[in-house]
Amino acid sequence: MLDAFSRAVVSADASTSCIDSGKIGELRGYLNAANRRLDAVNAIASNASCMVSDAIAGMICENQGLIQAGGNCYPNRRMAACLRDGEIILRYVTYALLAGDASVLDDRCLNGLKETYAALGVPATSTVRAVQIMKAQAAAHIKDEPSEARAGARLRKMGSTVTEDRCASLVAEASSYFDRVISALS
Ligand SMILES: CCC1=C(C)/C(=C/C2=NC(=C\c3[nH]c(/C=C4\NC(=O)[C@H](C)[C@H]4CC)c(C)c3CCC(=O)O)/C(CCC(=O)O)=C2C)NC1=O
Repeated sequence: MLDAFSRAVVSADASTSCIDSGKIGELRGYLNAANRRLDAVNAIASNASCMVSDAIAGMICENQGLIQAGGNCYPNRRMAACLRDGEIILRYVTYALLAGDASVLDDRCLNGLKETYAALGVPATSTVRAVQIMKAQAAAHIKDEPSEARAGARLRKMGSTVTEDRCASLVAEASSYFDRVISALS
């Protein structure tokens, strides 16, 4: 498992070179935005169970065959496994966002997941749909702009004071980890 710093070391060592000034600049950016990064991780982690249940409910709402006999969220044992998998995926996305590197997500969550799902008959397209919903939720929570229309009574704001760009680069980075999950399953 690598983070932004160990990744810089491993890449430099692979080409027997020193850490160049461009890399140092990137790491300085990581440090400068460290508090925002922690807020972004917290925005996802502290809303995780609501995000997962909403994403799985949305996925099922759009495809109700999943909870009928023969569907992969039927019976409750499979429904529970699906909710658990949503939580696992979201948890590894938060680890990657904290580390500023995707390797923890790749190595410990995504490696072999497509094959496992194929063997168990877990439909990848439905999983991808749930991940897409979590991606949209995560962006809303990092920006601290959850929509009233979608959240209703569950609307919860973190009280972010970042107004100029709504943490756009962290939203983009988190989105890239969700995209990684989607491409690993597709
Ligand atoms: C730490 C990394 C890690 C991951 C990622 C992981 C995933 C994982 N999900 C599994 C099962 C499962 N995963 C699902 C998930 C779903 N079914 C659907 O219809 C939806 C599309 C989807 C939820 C979004 C289901 C239903 C099962 C049980 C399948 C079965 O036993 O028939 C299994 C088989 C063993 C088990 O049931 O626990 C694994 C290994 N386990 C891990 O240790």
